[in-house]
Amino acid sequence: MPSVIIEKDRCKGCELCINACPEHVLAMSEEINAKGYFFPMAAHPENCTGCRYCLLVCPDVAIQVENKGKVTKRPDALTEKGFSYCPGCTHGVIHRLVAEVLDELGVRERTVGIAPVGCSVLAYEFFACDMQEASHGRAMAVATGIKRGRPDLVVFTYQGDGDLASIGMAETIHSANRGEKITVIFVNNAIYGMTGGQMAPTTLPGQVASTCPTGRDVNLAGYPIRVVELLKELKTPAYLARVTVDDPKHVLAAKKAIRQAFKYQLEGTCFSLIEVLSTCPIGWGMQPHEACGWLEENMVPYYPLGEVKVPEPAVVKAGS
Ligand SMILES: Cc1ncc(C[n+]2csc(CCOP(=O)(O)OP(=O)(O)O)c2C)c(N)n1
Repeated sequence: MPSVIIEKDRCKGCELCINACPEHVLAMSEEINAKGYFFPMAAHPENCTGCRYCLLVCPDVAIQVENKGKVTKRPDALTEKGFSYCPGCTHGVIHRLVAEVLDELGVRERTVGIAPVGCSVLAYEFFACDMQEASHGRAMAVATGIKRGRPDLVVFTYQGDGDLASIGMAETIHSANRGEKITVIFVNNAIYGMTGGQMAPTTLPGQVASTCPTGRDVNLAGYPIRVVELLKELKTPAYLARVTVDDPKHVLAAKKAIRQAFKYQLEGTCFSLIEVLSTCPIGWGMQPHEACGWLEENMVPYYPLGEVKVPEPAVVKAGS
């Protein structure tokens, strides 16, 4: 019978696993863990089908699943260190997906990640590959230097929307326009998370943020920037897609896009950027599951999901 294994001291009690489980296997325990959080337990283990939905949405990689004698495992490309993100923040899900892709492609030992400034500033502590810190907005410039100096390496940046679409917008447009063979993981949570929830270039019209307490006024601040659609207009070939991680099916689609982005880099095809719509429950002032619902209802209509640009077959052939 399949079973859920919960590493309770990694848990921050966000309850996303409980919401994701279609069979109501999990419930919160009445104990608290070493971090001071209530954590889930298998209240109805007999209902578990081994679907892994709980594992897919867990932002702290606190869940593994055993099924038919096989147990899922923490990706090798993640260190053992617990993430520093707030409970329910989906940065952790995105970290896990990137790490799984590096493992599956067998490139961890020749990968360099560029950590940004923002909530994921400590990404160098979480990824078990070589990492370089960049100053705010400069991740793609740093990645360009590393990739041009060592084209044999796999180079990715991991950046928030303030980092990539505000202070770093020049680096973003020019790296894409030069067709740097790097992979960009762009985490769009519609806010400046780390500094206290200020309006970002991606904050939605009417969305409340700490610097627009009555909601974003497009007459003053303009409309939110759709980064992948903007980059699509460049003539230079690229792979551009937008995904999200607010539910298990979207998490699987996000991983597929991230893997494709790294494959294009490995084949020398083109610049690749995956925009991941992400939640910021604390910055948005919501419970984690409410934040997922808010993302689905408000962000997805403005930021449609899917592949926005794929390289032409001739470009793919030339690369490989
Ligand atoms: C040159 C510079 N300007 C401003 C800051 C302050 N700062 C630190 S993080 C941040 C916003 C980060 O937001 P985002 O990139 O959206 O990432 P998140 O924290 O939401 O993941 C800002 C403005 C800084 N560290 N350096």
